[in-house]
Amino acid sequence: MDDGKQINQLKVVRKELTRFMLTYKFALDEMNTKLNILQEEFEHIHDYNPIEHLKSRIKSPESILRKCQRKNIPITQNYIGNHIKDIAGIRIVCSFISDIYKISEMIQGQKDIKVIETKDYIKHPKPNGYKSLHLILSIPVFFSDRQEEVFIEIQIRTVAMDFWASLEHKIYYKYDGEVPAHLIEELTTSANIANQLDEKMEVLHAEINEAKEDKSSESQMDFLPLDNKRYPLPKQLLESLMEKSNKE
Ligand code: 0O2
Repeated sequence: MDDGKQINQLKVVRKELTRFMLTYKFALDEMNTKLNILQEEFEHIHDYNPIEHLKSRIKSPESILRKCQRKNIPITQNYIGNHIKDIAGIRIVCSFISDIYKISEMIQGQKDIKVIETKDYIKHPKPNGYKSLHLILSIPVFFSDRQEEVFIEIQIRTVAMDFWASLEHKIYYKYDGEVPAHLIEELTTSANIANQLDEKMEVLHAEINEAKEDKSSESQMDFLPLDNKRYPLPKQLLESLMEKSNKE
């Protein structure tokens, strides 16, 4: 093949690869917008945000190829797109276990989201102690000339689960999967400690919530959240709103 043809072929491959990866970027953009809306709504309306932080990433081409080899998946765009469902991924970190399920329900309740698979590694932890709730979703991405359903993996976990998983991931890669027995043992013990902490925090959280409910909701009613600022509501307006809602 002459140089001109080769260059043209490379251009086509590069364009195809860019289009393929962009699809996942757009899906992540959409999902992040949905999650930002939930976060802002929680902050302003409910005065409590169950999402501590979130991080999104697109799997690197090297990592996609490694996974294809590990799972014996032929390296063609079609196969990869249909079989590697975590090319686009979002990790949501919460304070409490109950928040994980609340967020999962809210996401699953959105009409344009299809739930393809749920893996509950909290109720059924992996043998090494790994815990997290995984959702494989598909969301529509609208292009100028077509619509595509794109897979996204959402991992939802607590701060303690995340702390453990990050360290375990580093150790696993440092030893290239051959982790020494004493470290595996230490990791299993740490997973149990992290789990105990989560359970303890959940109990405290429930107790604090009960105490909060006993207090009047006045302080939540007298602010108007706009532009990320909290504007005090004029007393007169507040009274007329309350009168109206009492009538209804
Ligand atoms: P990375 O680098 O985080 O992307 P399956 O399709 O069900 O046969 P798969 O796709 O491995 O197998 O699914 P699974 O088990 O739900 O794991 C998907 C992701 O969850 C992993 O992605 C990790 O991010 C995380 N994960 C799963 N198990 C563990 C674990 O034991 N320890 C840690 N730290 N993370 C885990 P990748 O592609 O493996 O890696």
